[in-house]
Amino acid sequence: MGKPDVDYSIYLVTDSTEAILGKRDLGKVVEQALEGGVTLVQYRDKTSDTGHLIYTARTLHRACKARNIPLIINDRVDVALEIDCEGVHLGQDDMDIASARRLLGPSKIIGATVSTLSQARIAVDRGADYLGIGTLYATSTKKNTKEIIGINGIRKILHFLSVQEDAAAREIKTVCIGGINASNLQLIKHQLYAPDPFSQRGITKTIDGVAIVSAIMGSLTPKASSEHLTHLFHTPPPFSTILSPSPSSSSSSSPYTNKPTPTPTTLLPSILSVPTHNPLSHNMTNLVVQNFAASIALSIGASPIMSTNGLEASDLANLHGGLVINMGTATPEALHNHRLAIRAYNGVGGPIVLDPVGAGATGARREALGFLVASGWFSVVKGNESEILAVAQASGLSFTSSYSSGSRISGGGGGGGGQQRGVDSGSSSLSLLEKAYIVKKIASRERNVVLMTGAVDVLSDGHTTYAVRNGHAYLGMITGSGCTLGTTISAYLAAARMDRKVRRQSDINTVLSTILHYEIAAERAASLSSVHGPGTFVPAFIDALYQLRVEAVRYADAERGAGD
Ligand code: 3NM
Ligand code: MG
Repeated sequence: MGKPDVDYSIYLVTDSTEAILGKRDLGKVVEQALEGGVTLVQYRDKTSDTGHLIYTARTLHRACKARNIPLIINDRVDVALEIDCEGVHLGQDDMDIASARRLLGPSKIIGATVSTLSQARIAVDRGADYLGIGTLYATSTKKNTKEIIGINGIRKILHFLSVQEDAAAREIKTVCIGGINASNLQLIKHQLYAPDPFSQRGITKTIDGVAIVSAIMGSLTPKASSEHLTHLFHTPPPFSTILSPSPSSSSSSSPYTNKPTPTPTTLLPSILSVPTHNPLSHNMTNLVVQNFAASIALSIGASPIMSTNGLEASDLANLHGGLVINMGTATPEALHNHRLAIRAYNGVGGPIVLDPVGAGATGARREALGFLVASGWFSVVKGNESEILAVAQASGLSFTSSYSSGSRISGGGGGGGGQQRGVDSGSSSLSLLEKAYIVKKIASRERNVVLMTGAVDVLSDGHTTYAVRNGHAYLGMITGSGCTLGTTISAYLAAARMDRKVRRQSDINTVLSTILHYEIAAERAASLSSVHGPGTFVPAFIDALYQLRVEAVRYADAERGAGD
């Protein structure tokens, strides 16, 4: 007999403890949550006597049945049998799934808590219908959670399931649990949709729902909270609405996409959009580059503000500018301010550029990067080779498997991954193809644009990958040229979002325009007879950035005149 078609999207798990439920009546809270649209209910009560459990379960079952919502009982197969509800949820220390299946029969729903690959494999083999994967984030609701696995832990299990030979594993339903609430739900869902452009099967497995305790049970308005969470689950986050339209032809295993190369005319609207809209470029950056970054922002036609105070970030985010977070000063206080700013910009869909300065150099910086990556979503992540390898690690990617060319890529591996070189690591250890592979892989996982700078810059959004050979060695001999590229990108992205002509352009093309403006300016400045080295290069570079922008305006005016 077939099981009911279960909607796992907003899975309410109850809690009867005073800390969460207070003095309220469990039945009433669940009733309101049902009115608010939860799609599945689990009665979880670790302390009550059996008689009370059965009585309460019956009450909840009546309420659920009235709305055609399945009721699941945590742990207690006997209680589920007695009230004949729709199923049970079993933790790792509860009755084993096969025994529960024998007692309950084939038509009941059996869910299992898993936090490792082998637990997931075993739960599938023993016939679980869905997996509750956790613990996602630390939560005060469950004190004895065994392991906090974070987004990357959930990703690993989803990926593992998606590459199994058996359809049972590939198709099993999944929810994640632990610390999920209205402030992180959209980000979690966004991060867990992670297509792999190199996957043989092309399968993407994402979660079918989220299991929630305190954000509903602890809410003073369970109905409104459930409605809000349901809305959030089905709505893309503000920051994702400008993502590139995804061309779905990603069957090729080559990291490059065959696309017509953008011409100067296609790049022009981006360059023009900055002086036209004069966007705010909000820099949370280190002391060394503040002055230089502000000058660069002005030269391209943006309005710089150097504010490291997270408390004013939400006011600034409402001005439609772009934020650049430079990890150069990764003190706990700076990180706290960064998190406030990330939330503010993500909340209104404003672009954020992350510059993970020296990310691979020390343990503290790797930790800081993990903290920032867990805080929100970045439109662009920009760094040199070792920084981007650290980003890969923070995204839970390790490049130890061989790529189709047979070459092996090391570094960025999990666990005891190797220590990287210093902040300004110079020479490259990766081939161009390896760089393209890494950048594309991170970008498709994070669903953003990843830019690895170097003598050749490689950038990808997971679909399209570009290599740019422009630039000049002087850029590597002055301080802050990488940081100010981040400033420039943030201004371009902000302007693109304000500009009617550029709005529909994907972010990768906006980033490409930025790099070309920046690096062609560097080439021009370096070739001047008045430039003798990095010192004289700096003012000439600022001039050249400015002149390119002026030329772009003149060119557009002439075009318009010719068209009249
Ligand atoms: N199980 P909240 S975490 C019941 O990791 C439960 O298996 C977990 O509560 C697991 O939504 C958890 O309030 C509690 O964070 C989740
Ligand atoms: Mg249990």
